[in-house]
Amino acid sequence: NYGNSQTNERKTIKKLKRGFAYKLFYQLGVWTQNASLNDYYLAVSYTVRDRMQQLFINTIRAFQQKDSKIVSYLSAEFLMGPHLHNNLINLGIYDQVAQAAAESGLDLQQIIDHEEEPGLGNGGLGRLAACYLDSLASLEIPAIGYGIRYEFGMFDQAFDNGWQKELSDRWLQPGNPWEFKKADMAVEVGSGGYTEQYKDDHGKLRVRWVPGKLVKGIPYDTPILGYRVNTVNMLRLWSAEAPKSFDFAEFNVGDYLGAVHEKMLAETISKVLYPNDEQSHGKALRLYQQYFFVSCSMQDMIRIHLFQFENLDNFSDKFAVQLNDTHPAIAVPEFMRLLVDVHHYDWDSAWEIVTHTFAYTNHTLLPEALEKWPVAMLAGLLPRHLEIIYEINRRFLDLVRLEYPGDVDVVRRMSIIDETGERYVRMANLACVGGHAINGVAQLHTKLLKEHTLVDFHRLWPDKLINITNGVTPRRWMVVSNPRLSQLIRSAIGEEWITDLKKLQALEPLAEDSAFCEKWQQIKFANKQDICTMFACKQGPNYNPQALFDVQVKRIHEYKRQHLNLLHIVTLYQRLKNNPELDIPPRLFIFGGKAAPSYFMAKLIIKLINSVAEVVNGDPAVNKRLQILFIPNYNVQIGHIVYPMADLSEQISLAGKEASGTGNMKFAMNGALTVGTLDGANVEIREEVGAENFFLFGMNVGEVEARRAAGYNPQDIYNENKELHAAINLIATGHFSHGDRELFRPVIDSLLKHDPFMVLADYQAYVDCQQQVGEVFQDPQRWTRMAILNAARIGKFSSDRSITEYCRKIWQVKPFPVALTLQRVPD
Ligand code: 26Q
Repeated sequence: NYGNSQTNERKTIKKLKRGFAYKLFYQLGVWTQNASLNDYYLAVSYTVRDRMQQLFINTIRAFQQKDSKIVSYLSAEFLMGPHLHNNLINLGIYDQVAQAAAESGLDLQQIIDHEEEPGLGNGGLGRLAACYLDSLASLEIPAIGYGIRYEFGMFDQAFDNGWQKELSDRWLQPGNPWEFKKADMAVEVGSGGYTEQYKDDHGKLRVRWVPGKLVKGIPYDTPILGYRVNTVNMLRLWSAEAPKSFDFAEFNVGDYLGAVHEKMLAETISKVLYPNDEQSHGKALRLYQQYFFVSCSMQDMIRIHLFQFENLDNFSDKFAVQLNDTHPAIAVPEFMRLLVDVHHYDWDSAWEIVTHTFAYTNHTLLPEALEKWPVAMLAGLLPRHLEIIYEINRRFLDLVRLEYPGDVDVVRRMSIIDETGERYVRMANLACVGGHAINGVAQLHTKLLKEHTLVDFHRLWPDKLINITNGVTPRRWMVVSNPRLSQLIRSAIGEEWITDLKKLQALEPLAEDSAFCEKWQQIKFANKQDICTMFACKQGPNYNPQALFDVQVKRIHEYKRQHLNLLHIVTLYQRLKNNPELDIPPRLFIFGGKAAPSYFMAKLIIKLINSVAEVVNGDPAVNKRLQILFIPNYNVQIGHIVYPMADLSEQISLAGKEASGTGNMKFAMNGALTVGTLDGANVEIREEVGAENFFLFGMNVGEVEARRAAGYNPQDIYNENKELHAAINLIATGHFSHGDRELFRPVIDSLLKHDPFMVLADYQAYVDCQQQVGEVFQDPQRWTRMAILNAARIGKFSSDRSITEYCRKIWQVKPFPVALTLQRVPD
């Protein structure tokens, strides 16, 4: 009934327009004429948010039904990215809101671009948590994401003369229309103090913790929409505040400023996200951040549970709690404390509940990234938890001794306490012992966990360690970020792929369809043009959208080998200088990524890339065919622009170092080809898309091990490989640093003396492989065919598949569709 749906459409648009005007006037207190862009952004967002409320409230009601099991995803990071656009897509009202905005004299795209993204994560791990929340809601699984409401998220990156500068991320400043503060749901969290024994009313001896200080955790809830379903899950982030009682105590003795100071200290807890990934520096504040959000979350779940049941006996039937890495692993002793000390369970029953509740995801093989906390620090901050950890360990090591009589070495290795020097609590061991499942994030990663990092645990409990390969959400990473491609796919094969990504397979035959291929090429070209207009080249001619867009975006790390990419660039530069007739396609090398502020080498690599960019882009002899763009402040928003325009995805970590990678999946989904090593999920991507559609190079894990065992000497390679020798010398002699030979010496020295990530060993294979890449790119038909096949065969890497596996293998939860029983506000 076309006429009718058209009048409905008009009604919706009219209501939306009224909504904008109403929010502007009553909520923001401004008049249309003097409203700022931010006012309009807020007005539109509040209007959209209203349309989520009925679903949200009905979902919360469903949580309270006895037969619904809830997944709690505990994570110190949630890298959500902007909400507005995603919510419009998931609600299915993008077009109406765009129309309503236009009729109100607004540009929806401009409003969407205005949103300050919540960057409450470093990179892969935090973004994975966000993709998983999207899939949980879209699959209608009741779920709560629990984390920290950092006042300052990931720092903003700027470049100052090529060096990274960190600027504070004041994301809450413009106002956050997506969150609800729930002041009445606050909980208290202790620290310090001491433990004591006492006799309870029945004369039973018990232990209690008498904290020296208390802080309040205030929850802020953000609704998480599923894609076109009624389920709206919740991201519950905790903010720290000083409890009233405690400044009054100070006030009464007259120390007003002391009280204010204490208040400030309490609020420091949720002030800032630690900007280092893959490296723990053992800071007490970081440990306390972890404990703070974990304690708030466990107390919250217990409250929800006791609202429905009279005791906690069946807690693990109501909640499945996933630990996103070891950052929330202190949940294990905290839940034991709550059960034993507060709810008076005996140890064995409590342990039964705890181990049936938790499961742990490992995200790293790098030894320096395995979290450990000094025993002395725990003793001061969390004395009761340390006692509980000792008791967990005592019982666990008894079991180990029983299993391996006389083997003192295995006891030393598996102990939760590291006693080799200063004593530490090993959080990975705690998480392995305290849950019923451990998972790696890609097949290769899980295999290496079984064979190395967690070999002892795997031997003791052969069924506990499983693999669940990471995935990403096609809603955000295709529908939201690449509207052109999504529209083409829709018109070719319909929409089912959006919630069932394997359906992209239907694109395979179209790889032979010249009309479809041409449209595909036009879209890639248009996406590339967009970025050329957004970023003008500072030193040379504007970026050329015909060029091969060769992209590496990810955190800057030596193991990810941005400097291998750079050595290839310098090699091409030399080749072009020596042979101006050289037949290679023009390339634009694009980089993006932040370095941890304390990671000297990573920051120097940024400076090196920017320095090479300055010389190459400014050299008319090469800059028609070679250009470099380092996009500052890589974040989710920039990701939306970058994945759709890439021709080539750089996934070049040393084999065995990248747990999974998730950018690799986002690129392939958007029709980029991968140049990569057999590392992380690259292995599985190559398996899926076909070896003939993937540019593989470099050593595999076995070859890396053998090479190291044989005594790896990077100096030999440097001496023998002429082109590599020349490339390194060009950097060392100051060609890119105005003659300064000292500036980049630490990078050069590291490569020549130790080369811990075997950049030189993989150099020639990489350069040769890139030669092939260039040749294939010169055959656009062939390239496009390969790109289409990559997208068509990428279905496995939807986070919907990952989440379905978590539900079946770990959480034992099923979809719980939400019925809209609660109506809107009565008239
Ligand atoms: C730990 C202690 C103290 C301070 C910071 C940290 C910390 C913070 C963040 C340690 C690690 C991280 C982040 C790790 C991370 O992002 N790992 C990546 O996880 C992705 C999702 O599974 C994988 O795809 C990547 O391979 C992995 O590197």
